[in-house]
Amino acid sequence: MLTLYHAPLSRSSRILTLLDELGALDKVDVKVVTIRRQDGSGGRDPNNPHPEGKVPYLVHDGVGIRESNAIMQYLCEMFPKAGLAPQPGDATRGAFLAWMAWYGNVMEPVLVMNAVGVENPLLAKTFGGTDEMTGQIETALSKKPYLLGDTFTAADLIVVSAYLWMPQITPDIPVIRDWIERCGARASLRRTQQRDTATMAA
Ligand SMILES: N[C@@H](CCC(=O)N[C@@H](CS)C(=O)NCC(=O)O)C(=O)O
Repeated sequence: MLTLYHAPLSRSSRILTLLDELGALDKVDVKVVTIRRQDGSGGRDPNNPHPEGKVPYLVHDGVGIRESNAIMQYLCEMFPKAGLAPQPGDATRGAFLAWMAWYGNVMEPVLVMNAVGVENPLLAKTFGGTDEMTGQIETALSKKPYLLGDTFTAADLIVVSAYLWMPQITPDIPVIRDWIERCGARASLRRTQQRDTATMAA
């Protein structure tokens, strides 16, 4: 049995979008929980088993999985037919795994440091800055419409989520702007937005 602990309009929303893309929304029990929000509202939910009280959190037959990129990879392996990720044996799988890890290991730290205005030579050396970050994305998209090639994958979904969440950070780079528009137009994203808005209003 699969259970997803979700808070509307948060990092777990992209897991709902992925489940929609995978055609697997009906295979997962989605439990809505509260979280501490950036604006000081909300609070840790005693019903959320995530060890840090965060979302997303996926539980499969009693085993908990945290971190969005790990959860997405896991679900893509459980529901491979939708083609949202290259599977083991496919030569492009390495590139897929690299983008998923890069999102968590590089992109999120760079975005958070940028958002709070932290400048530090060691951090800059370790993670690079926003120019290097966007440079990586631009290079990939200058050759193809999506990060891995001709088709949308979970790597696009997680990397683009930062720009969809914070449109103000969108760089003035045509290939990146076009890709954000392409990814953002997906019906799955619109449905997640509608679901989350309805949940918030309930
Ligand atoms: N690296 C984690 C971050 C998870 C995270 O920080 N989620 C936020 C929601 S956007 C949260 O649950 N915040 C509540 C808290 O920190 O207590 C992931 O990508 O899954």
